[in-house]
Amino acid sequence: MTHTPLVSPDTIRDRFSRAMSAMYQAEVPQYESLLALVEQVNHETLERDPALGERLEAHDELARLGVERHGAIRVGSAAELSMLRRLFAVMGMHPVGYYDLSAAGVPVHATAFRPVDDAALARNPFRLFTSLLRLELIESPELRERAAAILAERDIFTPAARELIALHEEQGGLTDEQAERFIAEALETFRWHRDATVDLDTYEALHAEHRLIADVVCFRGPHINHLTPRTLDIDEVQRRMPAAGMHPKAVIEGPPRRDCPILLRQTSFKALEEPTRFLGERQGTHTARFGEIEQRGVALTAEGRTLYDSLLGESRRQAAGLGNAEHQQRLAAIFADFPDREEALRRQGLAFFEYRITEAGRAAGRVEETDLEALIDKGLVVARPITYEDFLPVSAAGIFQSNLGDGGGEAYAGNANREAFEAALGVPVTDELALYAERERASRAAVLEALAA
Ligand code: OOG
Ligand code: NI
Repeated sequence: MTHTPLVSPDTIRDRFSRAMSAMYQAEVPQYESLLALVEQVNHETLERDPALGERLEAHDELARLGVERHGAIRVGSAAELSMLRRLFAVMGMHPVGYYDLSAAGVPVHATAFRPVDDAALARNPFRLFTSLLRLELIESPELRERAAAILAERDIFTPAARELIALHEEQGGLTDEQAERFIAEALETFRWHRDATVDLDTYEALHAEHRLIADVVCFRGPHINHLTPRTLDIDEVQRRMPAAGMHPKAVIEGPPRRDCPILLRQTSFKALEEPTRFLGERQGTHTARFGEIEQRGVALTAEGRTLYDSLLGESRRQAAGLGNAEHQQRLAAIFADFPDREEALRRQGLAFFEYRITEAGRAAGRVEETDLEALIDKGLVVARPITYEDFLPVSAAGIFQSNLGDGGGEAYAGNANREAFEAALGVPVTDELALYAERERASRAAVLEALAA
C-alpha cells in the first residue's frame, strides 16, 4: 500500500490565508487599495530605517510581514462555534484568550483562533477574531426565540467541509489533495452572501434590537468582515488613507506612538453599505464589511498590562472627543509614565523578552555569571521583544462601535461569562499571558544552560 504524506497544518493555514485574502480582494476592492497602501508605507519605513529591517529579520518577522493578516467573524450558536474550532484546528489555529465585549455594549464574547508555537507564528501568524452572539442578552423573549429559530435552520459548513474535518481528525492530518479540497470548502463558510435568509421586516426588527444581531442572524454564514494587514507605521497609513479614498475612524485605538512599540495600535475605515436582497424580493442594504490596519509591539506582562490599562483609562477620561492629532498628543503625555526603553521594560518586568546567545556567548566557553542583564552588558546574550499576537478588548470595542454606529450604550454591561463561552466552544481557551511567559522562561533556561556547559 502506498502511503501519501500528510501536509503540515502550517502549510494549510498559509494557503488558506492567501485564498481568503484573494477572495476578500475580489469582494471588497477597497481592501486591495488598503493592502497596496500598507505595502508602500512598510517599504518606505524599511528604506528609511534599515536597523528596523535587521531587527525584524533577526526576530523572524520580516518574512511574515507581507502575509500577516487577521480577520473577524461572528457566529450565532454553540454548535457553530465548536465546529469552527475543529475547522481551525486543521490549520493549526487554536482558541487563545477570552474577550468580553458586553462591557462595551456589544452582546458578544469572543476568542482569537491563532497559531501558538514559534515556528508556526514565524511561518504565517494568521488569526481570526471570532465572536459568539449572546442571545440570552436580548431582552424580548419573542425576538430571542425568533433569532434562535432562524439560526437553527442554517448550516454554515458545506457537507464536504464537515467530511474533511472529520477525516483530518481520523488521520491526524490531510494529504495535499485533501488539503486543497478542504481550503476550497472551508472558504465557503466565510463568503459574503447578497441574499438574506429573512424578510425585510424580520431584519429590521433584529436590527432595531442591535445591528450586530441582524448581521449574525440574517445571512447564510459568518461572512468575513475585515482582513487586517500589519503596518510598520500606522500614523503614516492613517494620514494617507483619505487621499487613497478611505475614511478612517476618528482616532487610532491603543497606545500612542513610541520608540518601543507596545501591544497593538489599530484603526479602521467605516463599513460599506451594501445592497442586499431580502425574502419576498425586497431590496435593502446592510453594513458589515470594513477595513482595518494594525501595528504590533511587544507583549506586556501582567504588571505591564495593569499599567497600560490604568493609563488607557486615564486617557479615555482626558481625551474623549478630541480629534486624532490632539488625542495622540494627550495619550503621549499620559503614557510618559510607561518606560520607553527596552532595558527598563525588562528590568521592571513590564514586557516579555526572548533571550538568545550571541556569537561571543558561544565562543566564551563556560560562563559562571547567571544574571541576564549582566550577560547582556557583556555582549554574550541578546534580548528580543516578544511580539504581541493577540487583541485588546477596549480597542476591539472601539472597532465594533465605529462600525455599528456610535450608540453602543451600556445595555449589556458587566456580563462576562467565560465558562459559558468555553462550554459553547467545547474546550477552555488558552491564557495568552501563559504562552508569552513560557516562551520567555524556555529561552532564559536554554541560554543559561548553554553558557554553563
Ligand atoms: C471584530 C472587531 C474586533 C479587532 O481587531 O480588535 C477586531 C468584529 O467587528 O467582528 O477585529
Ligand atoms: Ni480586527
